[in-house]
Amino acid sequence: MSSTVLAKPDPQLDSEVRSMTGGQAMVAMLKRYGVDTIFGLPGVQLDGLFAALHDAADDIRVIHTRHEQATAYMADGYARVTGREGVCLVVPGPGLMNAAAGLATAYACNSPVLCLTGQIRSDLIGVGRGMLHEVPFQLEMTRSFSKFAERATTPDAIPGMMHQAFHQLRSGRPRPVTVEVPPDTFFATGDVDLGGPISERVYPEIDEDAIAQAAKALAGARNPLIYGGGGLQRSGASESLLALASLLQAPVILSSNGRGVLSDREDLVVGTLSDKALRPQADVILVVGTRFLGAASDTLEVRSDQTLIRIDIDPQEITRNQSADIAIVADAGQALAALYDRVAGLADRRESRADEFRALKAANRKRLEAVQPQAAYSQAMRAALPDDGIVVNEMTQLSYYARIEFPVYQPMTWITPGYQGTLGYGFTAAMGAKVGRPDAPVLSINGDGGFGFTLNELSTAVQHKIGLVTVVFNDSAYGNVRRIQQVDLGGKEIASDLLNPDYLKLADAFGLAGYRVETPAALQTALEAAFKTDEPALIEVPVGPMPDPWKSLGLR
Ligand SMILES: Cc1ncc(C[n+]2csc(CCOP(=O)(O)OP(=O)(O)O)c2C)c(N)n1
Ligand SMILES: [Mg+2]
Repeated sequence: MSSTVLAKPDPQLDSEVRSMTGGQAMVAMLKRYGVDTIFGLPGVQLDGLFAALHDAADDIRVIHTRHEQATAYMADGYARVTGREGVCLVVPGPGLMNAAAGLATAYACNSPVLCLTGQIRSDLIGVGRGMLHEVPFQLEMTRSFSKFAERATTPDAIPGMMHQAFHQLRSGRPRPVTVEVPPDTFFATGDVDLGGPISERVYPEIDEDAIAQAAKALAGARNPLIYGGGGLQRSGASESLLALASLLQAPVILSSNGRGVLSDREDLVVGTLSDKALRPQADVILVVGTRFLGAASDTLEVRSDQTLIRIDIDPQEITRNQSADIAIVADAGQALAALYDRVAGLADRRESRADEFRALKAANRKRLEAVQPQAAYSQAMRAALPDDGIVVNEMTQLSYYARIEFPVYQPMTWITPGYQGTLGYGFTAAMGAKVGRPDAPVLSINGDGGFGFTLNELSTAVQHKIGLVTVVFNDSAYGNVRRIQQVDLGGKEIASDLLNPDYLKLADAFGLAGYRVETPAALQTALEAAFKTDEPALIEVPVGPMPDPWKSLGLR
């Protein structure tokens, strides 16, 4: 698997000064950075930019939504499956705050989302007159969920700001970036230099001494164990990781965000349930591109007699939860490639442990299959979805279960809201994923609660011909909350029952195919039919209460 390919930028422009509006300057810079899709919702402060986008319609597709939360979720979904930047465009103040949960989710999941937003008139910023959509300290606010935030107030300042924005998006830990431009600046005309070098992907330099030390420890390990996470997804690390794990016959445990980096069909990919059995026996533990936490964000214990090696692109992350004996700040793919080369020079190929890992996985499967009806529905969805299919998860019972069990076969095909646990993320992030990968079937897994956050966007799916398949597991409840109230709070049920629409009528009203299925087998059949059409479809699955998967599996 090769590294993520960034969008092809315009050819290098040394210096090209032209008279143009701020809106045109922004569009020209987006084009230079290869942006061809924007998820946005217009408003008066953005008129100068939308006018320029109108004139650039052949180059940039604008997908407009019914609420700004969808613009950010879609940009995130798009970024996660393509590895390219996802771009959202929202009015300032309420529009930006509507998008904020999506940006916070992208922040949690290291997703390179560029948020373009407006401002009030430049001469009134900070005055507090109460202009339309005015929110004091808007830029400061965005810094809670943006690794970089900047404002341009003249057309000629826009290219520099955009070079910086893309530099941030393409260096270090990828996280959202926000830029804001006032409405008078979008309309103002100025002499703008669109030239200058494009910000390319920047990688930290690899510390070869640390690689050598790590290689020595791994080559001498009796019982090496590897943990991987989301940092592996975009770095094209699959090949080196598999080569290294195979050479050492080291089992690999992938976090939820790391799933798919190696296929679950590989014997060495043993699943999170194997952690308990394998970690105590390990003598050298290699942790790559993951926070290295347990199912309840608990710290995973490493004893002093075990050697911990960590690879992370974020120098803060590398010590946050566990200090490593050997720490390597680097891109996961580059570090693993370097590590493999060194280990290959030191270690002989080891005897296959495939039988041992197959037995371990079979025992895990047995435990998992006892969790019903989640296991049966999960298997039905996997059976209907081709190997390259993309799954976008929500905060719902089936997703909690699937996070542990659902087999994933390819990188960047397994998407979750990460530690932000954002209810309402799934359906629209899945729409963004389908826009980014129109060739792949996209499955959106929702509960009735989460789906209710964004179901107005069914209209967006139909209008923009986004052919994803959306499943809603309907238990007429914020089921997770209700179960906690019933089991842990002595039956104090409050605010957790839901009155839902008739989903078949809803699908009909929005103009898409609707299905209602009551069994795993019927779900599989409906999914297969829906994927064949490549058009948006909504499948309701009425369900009853489900058991807590973590308690059932002894994870919490
Ligand atoms: C934005 C947001 N608000 C509230 C919550 C708290 N929360 C977590 S799960 C849940 C219930 C989800 O209900 P549903 O989507 O129907 O899934 P179910 O548990 O019923 O399968 C709630 C309210 C959250 N995670 N995110
Ligand atoms: Mg529910």
